[in-house]
Amino acid sequence: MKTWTQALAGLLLAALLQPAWSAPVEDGYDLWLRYRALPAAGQARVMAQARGIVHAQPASPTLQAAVAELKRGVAGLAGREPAALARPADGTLLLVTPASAPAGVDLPWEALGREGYALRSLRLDGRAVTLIAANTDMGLLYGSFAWLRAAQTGADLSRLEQRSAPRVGLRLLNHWDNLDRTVERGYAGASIWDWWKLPDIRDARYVDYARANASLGLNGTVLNNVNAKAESLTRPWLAKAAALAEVLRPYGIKVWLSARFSAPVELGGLKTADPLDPAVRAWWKAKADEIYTLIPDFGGLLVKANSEGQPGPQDYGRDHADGANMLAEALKPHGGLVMWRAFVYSPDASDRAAQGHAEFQPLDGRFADNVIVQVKNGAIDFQPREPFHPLFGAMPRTPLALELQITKEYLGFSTHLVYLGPLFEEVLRADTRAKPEGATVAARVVAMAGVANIGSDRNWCGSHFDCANWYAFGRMAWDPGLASGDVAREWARQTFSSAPRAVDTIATMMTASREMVVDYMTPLGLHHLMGTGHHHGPAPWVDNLERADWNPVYFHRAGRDGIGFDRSPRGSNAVAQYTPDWAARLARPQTTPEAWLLWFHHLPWDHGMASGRTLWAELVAHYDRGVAGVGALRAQWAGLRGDIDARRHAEVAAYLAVQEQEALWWRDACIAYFQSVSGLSLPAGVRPPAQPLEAYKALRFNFAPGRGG
Ligand code: GCW
Repeated sequence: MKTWTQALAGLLLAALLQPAWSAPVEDGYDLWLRYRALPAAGQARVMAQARGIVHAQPASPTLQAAVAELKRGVAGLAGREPAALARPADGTLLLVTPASAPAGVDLPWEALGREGYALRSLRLDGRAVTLIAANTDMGLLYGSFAWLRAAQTGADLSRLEQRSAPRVGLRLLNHWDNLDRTVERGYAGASIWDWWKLPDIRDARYVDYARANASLGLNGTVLNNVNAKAESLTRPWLAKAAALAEVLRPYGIKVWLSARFSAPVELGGLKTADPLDPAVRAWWKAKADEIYTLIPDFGGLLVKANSEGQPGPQDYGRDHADGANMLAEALKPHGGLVMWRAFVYSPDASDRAAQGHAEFQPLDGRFADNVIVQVKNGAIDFQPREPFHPLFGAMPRTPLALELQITKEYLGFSTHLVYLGPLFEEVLRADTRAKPEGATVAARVVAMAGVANIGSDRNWCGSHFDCANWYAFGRMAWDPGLASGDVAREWARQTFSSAPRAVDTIATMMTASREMVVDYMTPLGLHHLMGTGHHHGPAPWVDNLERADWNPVYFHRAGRDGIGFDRSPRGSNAVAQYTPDWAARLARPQTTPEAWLLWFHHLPWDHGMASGRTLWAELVAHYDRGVAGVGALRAQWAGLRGDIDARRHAEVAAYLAVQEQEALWWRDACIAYFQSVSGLSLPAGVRPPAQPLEAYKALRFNFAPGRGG
């Protein structure tokens, strides 16, 4: 019988050890790889399949990473690491390639390719075994993360039959990170890359970055801003990139760099950067050779040229193909690629949305086979909604990459809860109606690039829900066929809670949030109404910028007669850049999807909408629907108090309150301005803007985050 002093000592000890046992602080750092202890039944479910682990020896760094992740995950979820075994016992994870697969098990090796994996639960000599099968160790790493995703999301691990291989070969992040560690359009602190301390100091965070990206199947990262500094190609900076490449390599993530086209002049002292000049070609060849001595598996170069002041081949009377092909020639011997961006600003500002197609479509078929043309999802600039870019149906002889913005430059920075899965899904599934039949955007791309929203903030992306967009980008780049709602549920279960009510509520909030931001910012096809420079908040009145196509009034054209940009044959005729089916459909307001209406047409305020309302009443209704939607998000989240750890619940609640205020601000400022130019009164029963228009015009945000370079 314990004396009371012994019992007291035991209590005291437990109290002292308490912090070690209490759930780790939920500050978002663990992302979706939280591996928190499952309920008892869940722990038993995991342990029944993962008491042991068998893998090839000696294990490559990639295979070591896979085994370490499985041990970490099983220990977290079920309380004990799987034991390393020489041969399968009951409840063993078996990591196998064709050379080590058990006899008599028929696996779809061919279909898996170099990155794919298969998961299969089976009984082997009467023992419960799970095969994680792949042709390469990289596939085994992806398969290991897939098994852990299944374990975390409550799948029946005793009857696993999964197989998956990426449909898009290149799946990259683009970091618009500057060499001074600021991030252009970044809202999550400083650049994750501590350039100053690299290459000697390799922050442990880089490994967690690699794990998070490998868990999604991302296989490349561009380290620096496309508004590039030539200095990033100098030896000291290449050494920094090489150090990062070493850390990322076991996780299958290749390092790329943005290249400044004028580097031969700025670094090489040449008189020109003309891509047809032999000395310039030699300079880039030598630079490529130098890069590959430091980074043998370097991915390639990303280039923004002749856009927003960046240098390019047009400065020398050459075209984009001349410029891209020169770099491609330099990289070709090393297997390197060039991603050449189609985001261009031609001097002719007749219709900004027509410039990309006008400059690039005529070059179709002229790019070298190791050049990929990188095209934004829409023809303007990452707006809450844009019609898919016409180039996706216009360059059948050119490999294309889809560029999506994960960071929310125009969608409320990292403060607003806007799940981008529905936006990604909308553009990936868009049917270009180009030949062959049913050429969706997803079918037209060989690469996906996401402008990252990652920074030095402890929660990685500036807010908990912004990490869902990194997650969705990665999962949908691996499989563009994934439904954004399913991805939301998968993320919510791993990130917040496996309680069905919590998962349902969070997934519902996420899925509704994208339409809300369209409604309270730019409904019915409106676009580019934001504040100048920082892009924070509404400023539809701005008309004083040097380029006409930088002014919001250029895009909405609101006046007494109506609102919208006429891109029909009676206007800029940008619709003609789409395939004939779409061009005919978009030429008339009656057959244009209402969600795109004011993108393609200028219409009178009393134009009749499908709802029976006038265009003006419909516009106001969308603004009010957007604001009401955010109010609903707040209520739904409040209903989860107690189901979500208190700290993260409180943080999200605070952000949603800001979002509701800013949605109201967008609604009031835009309605006040449109009333001022149309002379229209508000539809009956509609609440007037809280302040006079002048009050909204007077707002200034000189130190907003993420300002462009
Ligand atoms: O989205 C806009 C941004 C710029 C960005 C540019 C681009 C990197 O406002 O900050 O510059 O487009 O995509 O190149």
